[in-house]
Amino acid sequence: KQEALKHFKEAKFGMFIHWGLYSQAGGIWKGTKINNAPHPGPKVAEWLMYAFQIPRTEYKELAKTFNPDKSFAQNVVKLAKDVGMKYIVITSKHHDGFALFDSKSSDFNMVDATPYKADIIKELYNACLAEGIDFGVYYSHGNDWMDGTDGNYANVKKVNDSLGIYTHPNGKNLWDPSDNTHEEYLQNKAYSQIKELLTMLPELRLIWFDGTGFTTEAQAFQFYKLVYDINPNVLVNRRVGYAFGDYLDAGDNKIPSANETLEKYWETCGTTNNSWGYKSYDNDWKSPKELLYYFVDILSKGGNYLLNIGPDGKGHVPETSAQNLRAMGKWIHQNAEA
Ligand code: JFZ
Repeated sequence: KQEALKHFKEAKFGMFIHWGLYSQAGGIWKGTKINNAPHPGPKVAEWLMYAFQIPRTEYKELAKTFNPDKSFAQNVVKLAKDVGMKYIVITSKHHDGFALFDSKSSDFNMVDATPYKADIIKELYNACLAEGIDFGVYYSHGNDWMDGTDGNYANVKKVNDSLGIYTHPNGKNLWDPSDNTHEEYLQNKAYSQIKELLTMLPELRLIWFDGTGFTTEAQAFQFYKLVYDINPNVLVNRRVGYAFGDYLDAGDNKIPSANETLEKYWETCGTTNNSWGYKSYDNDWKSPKELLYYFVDILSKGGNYLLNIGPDGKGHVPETSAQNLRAMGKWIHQNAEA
């Protein structure tokens, strides 16, 4: 792990990719912008299903039209190279439960459920290796709106209710819950999909877990151990839960103060507008100068910067964000090459 951590720290700058079925909607559902959605919660485009409380069967329909351009992997890797990014982390499964890879554990995946019919995670992995870019995947282990909805929510809520304490639903699907339990979801989908990814991608560098929700300490450890036992070189981020991650993160779009950060392994992930997933009407792009300010601030304190893009349903990166990143990259290539 120590070697892998050193390698990670030296990489310094990576590309985060939030991409999935929701990317087609671009933050708008049946004419309503997600910012005006009826349900409280994050107004980011990848939370579409949650914000509009879309029933599971209806949401699944989005797979039937998900047919991105074949050039997605090539284009994205080229952009990362142009910008000076050394690693890529892509959403292999976000909270909506859709897997962008060839999964045997759930047919709600890119190969079985979409007209694209091919494993786009594998395509991106191959494109990255060909260009010397490190490859990592984001995986929402705690939250899955398609499966094992209950989490420990019911139990936690029962205890809290008896004490008169409010229990925040924490991003759980309570509008159209699946009938399996969280434990069944873990056994039949989450643990097995992590195994699939590790087996399918021998050169995988990193799994970026997210959506802890009510993940217990034992479950978080189980995820950590699963990864370690199959490939001890794969790094795991803090959000796997409790203290099991290999490195810290500073919270989304947050940069820690200079005190004592230099020696540690940590990463700040950030957006280029106000959403991770593609939001068609959000043109509030951070300028190249602003992005460079964060870049320098983070790197000077010894951290990594994982900067996000949100391609649309066809896999195209919004033009302004690509331009801003390339402008940033131009400065980096001139001034900050290692
Ligand atoms: C999560 C996701 O819900 C979101 O969709 C996106 O993928 C983002 C990168 O991660 O949201 C979070 C999780 C943790 C924090 C903030 C947003 N945090 O610790 O500050």
